[in-house]
Amino acid sequence: MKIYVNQMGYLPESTKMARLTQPGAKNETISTTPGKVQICTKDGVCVLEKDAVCFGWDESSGDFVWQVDFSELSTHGTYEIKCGEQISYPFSVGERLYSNLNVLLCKMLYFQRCGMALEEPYAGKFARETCHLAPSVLWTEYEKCMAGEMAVEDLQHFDIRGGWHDAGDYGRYPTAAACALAHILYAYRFFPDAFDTSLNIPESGNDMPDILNECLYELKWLLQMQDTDGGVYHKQCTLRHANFVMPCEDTNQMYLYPVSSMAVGDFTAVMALASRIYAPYDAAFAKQALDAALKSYGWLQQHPEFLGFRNPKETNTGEYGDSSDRDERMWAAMELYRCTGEEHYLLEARSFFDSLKSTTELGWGDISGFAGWALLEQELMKSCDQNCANHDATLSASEQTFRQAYQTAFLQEADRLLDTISGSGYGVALSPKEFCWGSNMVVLNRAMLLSTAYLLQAKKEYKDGVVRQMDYILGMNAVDYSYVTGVGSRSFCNPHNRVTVADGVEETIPGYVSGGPNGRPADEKAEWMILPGTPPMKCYLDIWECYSLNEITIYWNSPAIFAAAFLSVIK
Ligand code: 9MR
Ligand code: ZN
Repeated sequence: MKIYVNQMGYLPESTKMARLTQPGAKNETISTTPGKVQICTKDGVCVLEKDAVCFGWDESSGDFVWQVDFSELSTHGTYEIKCGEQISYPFSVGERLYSNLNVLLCKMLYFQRCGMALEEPYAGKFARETCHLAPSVLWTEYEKCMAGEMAVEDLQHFDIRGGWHDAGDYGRYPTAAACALAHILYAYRFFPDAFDTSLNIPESGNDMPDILNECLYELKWLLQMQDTDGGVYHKQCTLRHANFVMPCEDTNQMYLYPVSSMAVGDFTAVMALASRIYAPYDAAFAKQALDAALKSYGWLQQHPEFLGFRNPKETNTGEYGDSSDRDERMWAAMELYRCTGEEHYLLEARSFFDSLKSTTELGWGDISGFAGWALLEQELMKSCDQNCANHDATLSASEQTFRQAYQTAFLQEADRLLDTISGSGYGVALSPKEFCWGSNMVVLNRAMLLSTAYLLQAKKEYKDGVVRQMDYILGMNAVDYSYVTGVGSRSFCNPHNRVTVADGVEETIPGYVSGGPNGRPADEKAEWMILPGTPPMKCYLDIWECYSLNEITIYWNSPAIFAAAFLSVIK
């Protein structure tokens, strides 16, 4: 029997769950009952005694599970849970836990910066040299050179620098970038008070909140990925992934891969969003972003057909393929409606909404839910000062009905997720089949969805659902890991991240979220080490080679930023 807790801890007022589990089989009857569970201070003083309630067998983990609700405990302090011989990791009860976590999660973005040296005052022992300053060439021109149709001297060179490395690799991808930016900019929009702490980055102390400083670094790179006709290159990458070297040593040629309509749609939307967010701080940038968005919107209108992206056969860097751009087009139209108030954008977004299968997804592949955030911005900004929400008080009939339809969609999805959570012994919003590559992203995206639902309708179960997802990420899971580096007694520490492997620093950069368990391991080491039949929640290894289990990315941190911001503000 083992006791699982959120290794970071719990907010004083929130519901608090622990779990006792032991491996079992579906139809086995377990005769042992855990007996009394004691919540004790670090000095061994028992402050609360509870009974564990039997959940039964949990399919995702293959474990037999008992749940302990100790929500009454609200006194700040450090505790442990005991049951017989078993003892949990220590955990805190405290007011600022999620605010502190949020700072670490946001600082990760600084550690992903490309094209500038990370200096000691900001990066400490993780200081490193600059990288990826050499010009990029167009993939299409390179292909012509290879075919003898163009002379190498005639290749155009593009000085496109900056932004965040996407992940454990050094590629930079507009669709992934826009997704992470949307999570963070909307987190800032809905919970501005959650971002009041300095991130200790070079820009700190100027007139902008640090999270906006950090996102501006990415946005300025993204602006450069726009072609003169409004098209947006799908990615800026080397042909093959770099070896496990520091970024400054990755000097292979970078290419600008062809335009995709997903990249154009995402670019349009996120630039329009940025123009609203940055307007009070940097009017010139806000205008530049809106102009860029309008230009790319023009491209979308001239190219109504889907323009997908597939990696050329020589290339093994990230693909971010997609089979539809309709969600991206809907988001773009909706953001431009928010910026301009022009009705035709609203009607266009509505027509996509009516024909899309899903409208509430918040991940890079399906970003449809971002359109809902834009549409319902006013409702979702309730938690900030009154003057935050300054949309027109008089809504057109079409906007009113659209807002209602979107609210219903979000709430229905949230209710569905609550059912999934109740069906999970560990309280995670994933069904057994949903443990995919980056399953922690799905968990965290669902935490964002439940946060959204709570803002629309303050039902306690929605907020508890967000807490359950963070509990899972921070240790309440069948492999006994906190999936955030540097947080909790047993956090994962060997991410598939070139910098961490190559930097020669023993400590792992804190604040990274792992991709998490993958029921269909897809890298050589994991395929070899994970035995067939392993329950999906246990298909995880803290081994750096396992990129399909243990990589890090900007858009796995960003939904955690959103959820942590929600929990640090909505108490
Ligand atoms: O996050 C992506 C995941 O959903 C896909 O299943 C996987 C395989 O296509 O790719 C992941 O994205 C990777 C990207 O292609 C390159 N940078 C690292 C990303 C995380 O592993
Ligand atoms: Zn770089």
